[in-house]
Amino acid sequence: MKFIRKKFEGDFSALEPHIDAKTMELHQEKHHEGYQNKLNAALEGVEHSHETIEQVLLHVEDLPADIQQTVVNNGGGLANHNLFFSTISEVQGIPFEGAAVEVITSKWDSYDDFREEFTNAATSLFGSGWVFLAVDENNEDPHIVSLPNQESPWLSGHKPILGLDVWEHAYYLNYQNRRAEYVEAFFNIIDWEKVNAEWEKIK
Ligand code: MN3
Repeated sequence: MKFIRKKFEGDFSALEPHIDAKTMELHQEKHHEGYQNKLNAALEGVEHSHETIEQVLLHVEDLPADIQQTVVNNGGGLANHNLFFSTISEVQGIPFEGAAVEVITSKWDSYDDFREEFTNAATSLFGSGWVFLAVDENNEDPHIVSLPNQESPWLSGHKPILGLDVWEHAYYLNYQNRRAEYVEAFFNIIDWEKVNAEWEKIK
């Protein structure tokens, strides 16, 4: 079987001015597609019984040793971007409420506290990588995790429900070196109904 990426549901221009159309196009049609295609090429002819990319990552050590790093890089890239493009939308003012939000507020005193910790993680991450909100394998202990390159929380059994891409390809055309502004913009396009849906899917 081939793994197919989950695309952003709107037009490339839908997220302007927060994310510009050219960045969305390149990000989804070049980078995201590239991870998908390289993952599928690496897995061609390899026997496994996993139906989701998340399960492949969770059990990556069961794969042949010579393709594991390629699967970490490109399977992680596929899963991370699937999550990123699934939890943002152009609909403004989606309330911070629902099942996933209850998980978040079980850990952080307020939305602002959560946002501050997430923002600090994203602005202080050195080089290319991601910041996630994840829970542990028992769906407990919500926490923020920073990972380098295209590593996925699933590699260590943690389940992400929100993820921010802080590779320069995600923001450089519009924000150049101003990563903090990009992180601030991200909070304007998080679709909490979709984050709630991610939580329903993993719990
Ligand atoms: Mn990216």
